[in-house]
Amino acid sequence: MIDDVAQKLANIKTKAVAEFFSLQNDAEIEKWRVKYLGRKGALSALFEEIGKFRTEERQYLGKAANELKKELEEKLRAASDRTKSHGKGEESFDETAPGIPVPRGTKHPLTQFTDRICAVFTSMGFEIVEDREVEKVEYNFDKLNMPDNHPARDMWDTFYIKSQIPPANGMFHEVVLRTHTSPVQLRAMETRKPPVRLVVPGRCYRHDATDASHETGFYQLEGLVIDKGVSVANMIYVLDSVLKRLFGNFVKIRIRPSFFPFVEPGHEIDMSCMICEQKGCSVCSKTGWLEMMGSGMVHPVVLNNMGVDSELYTGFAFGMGIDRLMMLYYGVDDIRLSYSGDLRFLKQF
Ligand code: FA5
Repeated sequence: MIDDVAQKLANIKTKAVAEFFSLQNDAEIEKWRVKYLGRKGALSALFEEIGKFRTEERQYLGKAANELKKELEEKLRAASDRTKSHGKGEESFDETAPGIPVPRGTKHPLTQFTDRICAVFTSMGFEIVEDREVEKVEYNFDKLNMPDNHPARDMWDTFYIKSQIPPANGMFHEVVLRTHTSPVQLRAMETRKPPVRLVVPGRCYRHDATDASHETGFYQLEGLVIDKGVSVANMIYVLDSVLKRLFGNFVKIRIRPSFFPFVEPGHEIDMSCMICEQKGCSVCSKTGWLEMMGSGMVHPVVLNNMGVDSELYTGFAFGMGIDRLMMLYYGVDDIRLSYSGDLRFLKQF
C-alpha cells in the first residue's frame, strides 16, 4: 500500500533526525550513515519496495524518498564538518588552547569625562565631594537665598516628591529631585571649615523640554572655593585654566553678567563651540557659543547660612554642565545619545 510506504518514509525521517542531534564523534556518524544511507540501510530497503509500485505511484514515492535522501546526506556533511572543526570528538579537546575572550564593557563616556575633569581639579588641590540626589527644598532653594515664592524658583520648578509627614505649614513639597548641585555647597560646609576647595560631580533633574542640548536628567559639576581674600580674578583664572587643560590652549571663553540668587556678582561662562568651529550648529543654537556654567562670588547670605563669617571670608562657586563639556570633547552632537543606551554610540568610547 502506498500509505504504508509514505508512513515508513516519515518514520525514517523522524528517527534519523532525532538520532542525528546526539552524534558525538566520527564513529557514531559512520554508524548513523550505514543505518540510514548505507547499501543495506533503511532508505535502500525503501527504494526496493518503491520499485514494485506502478509508474505514477513509483514516481510520487520515489520523489519523496529522494528528497529525504538528500536531506540526510546534507546532515551527514554538516555532522562531519562539526566534528572536524572541534577536532575528533571529545578525546581531542585541547585544554591548553587559549580561551575565547569575553567582551568587556567600558565606562560610559560621561563617567570617563567626569573622571577626567575630576583629575584636573584634584591636581589643582580640589577635594571631590558627592551627596544625595533627593534633596530637601530647604537646601535646594531656601538656604541658597531663594526663599519660598522667590521668582528664581520658577526657572527650576521641578520634580517634587510628596513627603510622608505633612510639614507644619501644610505644604507637601518638602523633597525635590535636586535641580542643581549647588545644595551640596551647604551640605559640604556642615562638616568643613574654610579654607575649602572642592568640586561636586552629580546628577540633576529639571522639567526642561528635551532637545540636542537639554535633558530632564543631566550631570553638573559644582565648585566651591572659600578663603580669605578670594576674588573674581581667582575664579576667572581657575576656570580658564581648567577649560584650557581639558580642551587645549585654543579654547575661548566668554564671561557674561548673570543672575543667580546665591552669588553676587553672578556670571555665565560660555565656551567656543568646537563642534561647528563657531559656524553655528544645532548644539550651539547657531550662536557659536555654548553656555557651559553659571558662576559667581558666594553671596554673604549663603556664607552665613554655611556658618562662615562673611566679614572674614569670601568665596567663589560655579556649576558646569558635564554633559555639554563631554559633547564638545568627543564631538557628540546630541545629548540624548548619552541616555539612549544605544550600543552603536557606546561602543565608540
Ligand atoms: C545652575 O544650575 C547653578 N546652580 C550654577 C551655579 C553654581 C551658578 C554656583 C553660580 C554658582 P544653570 O541653570 O545655568 O545654573 O546650569 C548650569 C549648567 O548646567 C548650564 O550651564 C548647562 O551646561 C547645564 N545644564 C542646565 N540645564 C541643563 C539641561 N536641561 N540639560 C543639560 N545640561 C544642562
